Amino acid sequence: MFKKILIANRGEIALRVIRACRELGISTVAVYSEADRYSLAVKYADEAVCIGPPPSKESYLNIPRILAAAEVTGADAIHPGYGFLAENTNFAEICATSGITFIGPSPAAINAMGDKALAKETMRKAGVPVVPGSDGVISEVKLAKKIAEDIGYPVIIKATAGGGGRGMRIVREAGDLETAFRTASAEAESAFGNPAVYIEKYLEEPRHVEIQVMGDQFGTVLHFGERDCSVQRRHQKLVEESPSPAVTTKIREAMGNAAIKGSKSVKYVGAGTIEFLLDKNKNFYFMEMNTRIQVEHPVTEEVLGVDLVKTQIEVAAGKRLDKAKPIPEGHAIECRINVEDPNHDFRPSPGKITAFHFPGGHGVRVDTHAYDGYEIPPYYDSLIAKLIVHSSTREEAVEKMYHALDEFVIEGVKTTIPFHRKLMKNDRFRSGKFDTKFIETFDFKD
Ligand code: MV4
Repeated sequence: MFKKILIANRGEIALRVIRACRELGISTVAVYSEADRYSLAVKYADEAVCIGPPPSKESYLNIPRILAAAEVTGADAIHPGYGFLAENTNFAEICATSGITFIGPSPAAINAMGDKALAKETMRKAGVPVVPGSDGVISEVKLAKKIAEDIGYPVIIKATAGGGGRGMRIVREAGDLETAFRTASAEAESAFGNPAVYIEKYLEEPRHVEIQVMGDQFGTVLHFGERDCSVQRRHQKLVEESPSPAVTTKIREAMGNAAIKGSKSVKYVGAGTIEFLLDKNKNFYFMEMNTRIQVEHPVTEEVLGVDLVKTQIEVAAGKRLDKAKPIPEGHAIECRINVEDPNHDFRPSPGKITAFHFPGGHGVRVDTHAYDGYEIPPYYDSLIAKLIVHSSTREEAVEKMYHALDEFVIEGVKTTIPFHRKLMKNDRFRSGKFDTKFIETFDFKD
């Protein structure tokens, strides 16, 4: 097992990793920017090293400084959390050549899944269902036109370097294809330095359902069921739950097996997520693979009773996965509490927390780095807490969430708590029959 892990992250996930390390008897190193000097990660870790000024580029994305911190403290592994360097092939490679274990999959697996067209090709070859479209990237508008005629409109043009909704164009008729192709490609070039795009059939109103996978160094890959993340706004997830109200035992098994096949084809090690689009006819298609622990991992942990962060550290250290599949129990929901104003287009609302009280009780979990008097820096993302509830049925979980949200007090900044309270009372949400377009039509303003 590792002796010392450096956490190359901040916020709630840094605390989550520190806690897992403590339980495993591993000492911890927090790295922090000047804006995070008074963070709980700095307080809770055994050691802390300042790695630079507030902007991410100069601190949490600064590879030489993070590696220097690992070297001076003698850390033998780095946990990247999510975001920042978690899916950076170059970083994973440099860790390896520096003799430090990167807690995650191989650089080759990160790279293959980071290029979206390559990821799709890799999955298709492994026998995972993919959306009909081009084989890989296309450089000619003429070819794009031909493919669109073949598969039929509407189609969607996606940047291969994109992901998470950036660099996409929906095209509903042939006359709009050329402009969309050129603007998508130009946008991809300026955003990612890579103009390559691919094209596929556009599915109307799909659900976003993802499978949690875990692989060890001996070729075993397990799936830990699905999470439904259809409640999103501008590609930002707001609520996640498990199981999905739309997934039957049969679909779960098929999706889980597809996810395992796809993961094995890239010799996947560690925690990963395969995202699928689930259409109205309950056909599912590979969308993207995330090669990291995700924000929403706790809903899976609550339903299965497993600690995914401890498990990912253990497999990185060479432990074998226990092949006995954990049995899912009940229903879990996570609400992301962001410091944003839902009444003003979810604009960020950083500042000082003047009162902080969080809910508790049976089946209530709060993952947060906030505290009374905490000054939220404006430089990073606005997630301040994750409220997770677990109950025996979805109905009970929704009810528990409503009351837990009611108990949550955060003063001094605007948060998404009022949005979530309205959502828990919404008939469409309560029915479980919603898709990724639902939030666009949901009236949540005061
Ligand atoms: C799609 C799609 C419909 N058809 N692809 C959005 C994020 C990026 N990862 C891919 N996305 C989509 N790809 C096809 N062929 C619809 C979306 C999409 C979406 C997907 C999941 C969750 C929310 C979404 C919101 C808008 C569009």
